Amino acid sequence: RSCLAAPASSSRPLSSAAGGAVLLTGACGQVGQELLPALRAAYGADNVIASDVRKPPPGADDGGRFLYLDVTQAAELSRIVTEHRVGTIVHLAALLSATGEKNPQLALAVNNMGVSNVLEAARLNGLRVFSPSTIAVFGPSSPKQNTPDETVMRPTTIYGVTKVHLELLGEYYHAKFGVDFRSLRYPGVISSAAMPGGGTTDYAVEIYHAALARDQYECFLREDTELPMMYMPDLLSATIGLMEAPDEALTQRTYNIGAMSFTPEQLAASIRRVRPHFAMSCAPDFRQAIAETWPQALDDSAARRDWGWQPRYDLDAMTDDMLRVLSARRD
Ligand code: AKB
Repeated sequence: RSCLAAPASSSRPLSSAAGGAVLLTGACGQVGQELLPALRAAYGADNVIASDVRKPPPGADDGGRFLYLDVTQAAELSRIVTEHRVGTIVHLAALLSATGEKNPQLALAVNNMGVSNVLEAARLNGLRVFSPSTIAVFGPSSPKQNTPDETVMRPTTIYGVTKVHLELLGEYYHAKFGVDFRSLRYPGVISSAAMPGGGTTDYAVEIYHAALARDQYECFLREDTELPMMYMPDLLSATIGLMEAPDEALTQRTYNIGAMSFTPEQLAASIRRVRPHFAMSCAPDFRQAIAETWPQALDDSAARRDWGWQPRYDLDAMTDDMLRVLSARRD
């Protein structure tokens, strides 16, 4: 398991700076399962409260503080904030792109009500909020290469629509009420600890498991579909990096972050360096149309300039690490 130490510059932990505990929503998801130990390492295990609408899977249960929380229920959220002296909410709970297209009404409820409840709780209680956005905020009319932080944003998925809402609402609460809202546009996330749940970029995790299990994989995207991606250790360091950045360094509330871009064919070739017999076929499904509306690479120069964002993993370094960690787990 990757576990992030507190950044060296963190002389003033976020939790104590905000005067309270850190509440993590969506703790059982792909990012939540790895962000939780990273937050506990950075801010103290007792200072971080995990929450979700399901209990942690056995491998991810560290026995620490864990609460039931449905983020669509504003009163439940307020009760937890009050009773547990919460100072910061790290709000991950959301439906992703593929699941969202299967149930747009649920995506609207969870994603939109979730973030507006979180921001209202933040306004009333003086909380800080980190909540991720996504490359899915861009759409077919956005530039595909070197996509800037600010450009045309007319997404065609319900997930993208709800994340544009998240960004704009967070920025509104910041400007109008002084809520310390921060957000990153996450690309596709590759991780070894947990499987992703319902995204268009999920193939990039499934492929490693399939390579080790049977040396073959049928991809649900076409082999030449290029998308921005990031390995989990980089995603964790970006998240804590932005959370810890001094407010005066920030020139915006929502930042693009980038690490690498690749196609399924390039990912298969990277795996083949280590497993020469690995074979991939492609049977594109409805997720192909979603992927085609997203950018291929983002301009993240503002994140690099303002708070020192710097990814460590490229495609081959990530492949080597994924295969090493997953094979060790299979032994
Ligand atoms: C998805 O594929 O829906 C997510 C994302 C890019 O935000 N991984």
